[in-house]
Amino acid sequence: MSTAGKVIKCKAAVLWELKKPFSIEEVEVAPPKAHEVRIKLVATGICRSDDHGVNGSLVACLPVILGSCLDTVEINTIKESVLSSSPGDKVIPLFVPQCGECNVCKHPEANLCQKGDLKESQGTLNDGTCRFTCRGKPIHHFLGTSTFTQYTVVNEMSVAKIHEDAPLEKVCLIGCGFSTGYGSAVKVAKVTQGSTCAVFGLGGVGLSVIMGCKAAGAARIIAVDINKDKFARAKQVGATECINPQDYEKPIEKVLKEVSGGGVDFSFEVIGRLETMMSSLLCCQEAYGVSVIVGVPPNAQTISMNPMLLLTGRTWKGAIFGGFKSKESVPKLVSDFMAKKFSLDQLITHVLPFEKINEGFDLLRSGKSVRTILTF
Ligand code: COD
Repeated sequence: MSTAGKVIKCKAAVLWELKKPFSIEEVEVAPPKAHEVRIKLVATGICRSDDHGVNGSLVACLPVILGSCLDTVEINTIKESVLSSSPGDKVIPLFVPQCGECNVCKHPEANLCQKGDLKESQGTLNDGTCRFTCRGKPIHHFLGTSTFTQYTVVNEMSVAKIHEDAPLEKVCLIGCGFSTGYGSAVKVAKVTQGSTCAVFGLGGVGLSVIMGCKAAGAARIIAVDINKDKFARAKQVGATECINPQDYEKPIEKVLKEVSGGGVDFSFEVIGRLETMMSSLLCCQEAYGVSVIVGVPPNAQTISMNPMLLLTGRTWKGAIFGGFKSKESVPKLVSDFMAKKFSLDQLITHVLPFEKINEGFDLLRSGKSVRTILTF
């Protein structure tokens, strides 16, 4: 029976209060309005951005259905025939949209579409309203995606159609963490053949940075983490050496300068801490090093720095979603995955049924998981 134009009742993980567990609830999902699609989730991943959501540093609108990343869905209902997708298509929701019309979308190198909900989160779709209700209350959206639910509604600029044979429980990682890390190396830093790279933080995104550095032909990839249990996996994806800062008396930037003969060519902060952002900047070569910030510090913290660190010639940059223009790049990355240009297996440590979402977050916070995939 067609669900077009009708409210769908389904299960969703609702966050009623910050820093509290999710509650599995029955929610009503309204039909999509013009230029929106309602999609049925098949698999979604848990990542640190969602944890920032739980802690209130990425979203302040409650109650909310989180889920920004790593989402794979099949379109269930389409309202507008102008869309290039149709029922049954496989798609990935995009937490950074690509409207194609704003100044950023028209710029050849930029990707932070001005129609996104990332900078000043409203917790709604673009018309300022929500499609979810629960117990008679409107429930907010998260970054225009909200995937911790059996059904969601997104704007057409926030969804990309992907290869029809793509394995959803794997390529969901291309919707966020993988692309964020991989793109930070190949697109933002533009890592060069034979170069030396340092990667701070060996979670799912840091491992994806390593994969990008390797794909770009780096000769040395130095992986840095305070948890030595992360080293084996880092080596499997391409790290050539691993360093634990706690094994040294001197600051990690000095250690890295020494082992790289004066500073690395490219460095990446993939933790979200101000101290490691500064170490990452300081460890890159002062005249030509490029340092990329990938992590977001909690609670809008700020950093102060000596301008001389940049006047000598370093470049300090950052990007969301690996600098990729989302709607056009995600299908290409999925095709690259299908062509075996990279593997996602090392990033997936756990698969849980959607109802066990709180267990999935515990695994993330304890550092025991790289990525947990929730299946519906
Ligand atoms: N020195 C070295 N390593 C450290 C330190 C330290 N002082 N502190 C923590 N670490 C290590 C941890 O042991 C851990 O291995 C790693 O850093 C962090 O891993 P995760 O699993 O917490 O993180 P990821 O890889 O899932 O995500 C990292 C981000 C930096 C992307 C994330 O935290 C973040 O800031 N997300 C919001 C920004 C964003 O773009 N999100 C989209 C992509 S998910």
